[in-house]
Amino acid sequence: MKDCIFCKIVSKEVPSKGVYEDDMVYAFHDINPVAPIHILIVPKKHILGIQEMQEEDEKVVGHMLYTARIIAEKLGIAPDENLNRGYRLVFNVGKDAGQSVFHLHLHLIGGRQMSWPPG
Ligand code: IU
Repeated sequence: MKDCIFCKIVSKEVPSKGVYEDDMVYAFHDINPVAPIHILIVPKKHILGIQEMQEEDEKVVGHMLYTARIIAEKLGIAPDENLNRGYRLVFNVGKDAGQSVFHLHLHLIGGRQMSWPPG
């Protein structure tokens, strides 16, 4: 989509530090990380956000979640057999939730102790 920053990152028109790519998704390091590991997993298809997700998008959204698991393992933040370590997966949906880029993305955040509730 014209003028969409994440479409430009997906097409490599705008550079990013990629960690994973396949035919459905592209994942890269967040430019302004909130933790030692902060990856964004983005569908190649332009979807505005979960608020505009269609039934036909179930496969790509499920694939984003599976991709997060694979990347977390690759980066060494996946829970071990005692369920220690771990990471957080976040979709910000709409402005009140903190969404600032209106191309669907899943935050994979880890490498430090998280707190709850989120701010
Ligand atoms: P949000 O859920 O829409 O707030 O997340 C957008 C994220 O995209 C945020 O963490 C930004 O730091 C990040 N980001 C980026 O990595 N590269 C960019 O060019 C832009 C935003 I614009």
